Amino acid sequence: MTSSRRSSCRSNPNNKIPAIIDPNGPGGEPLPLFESGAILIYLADKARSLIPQDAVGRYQTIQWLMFQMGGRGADVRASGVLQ
Ligand SMILES: N[C@@H](CCC(=O)N[C@@H](CS)C(=O)NCC(=O)O)C(=O)O
Repeated sequence: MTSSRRSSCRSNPNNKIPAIIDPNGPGGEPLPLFESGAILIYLADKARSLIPQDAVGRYQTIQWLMFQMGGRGADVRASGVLQ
């Protein structure tokens, strides 16, 4: 295993990108995260931006993120339905 692959595995056991390490995560501790959706939700929550703070808006935003990540969003976008 190469050193860059070992380094990648530390932040993502699935060895894919994106993966991040927030050196100043919850409680001031480093937080490694993988999966683009989890990273986006984490960063939006941390910035208190890009995702509504109210429960309805928050879950509506997350549902479209999951829709996109599940592959259907890309399929629908490619077909031109949402244009
Ligand atoms: N479900 C993952 C997918 C991650 C993924 O497939 N990443 C690709 C690049 S977009 C990758 O790392 N490919 C290299 C590989 O599979 O070795 C996410 O949304 O983060």
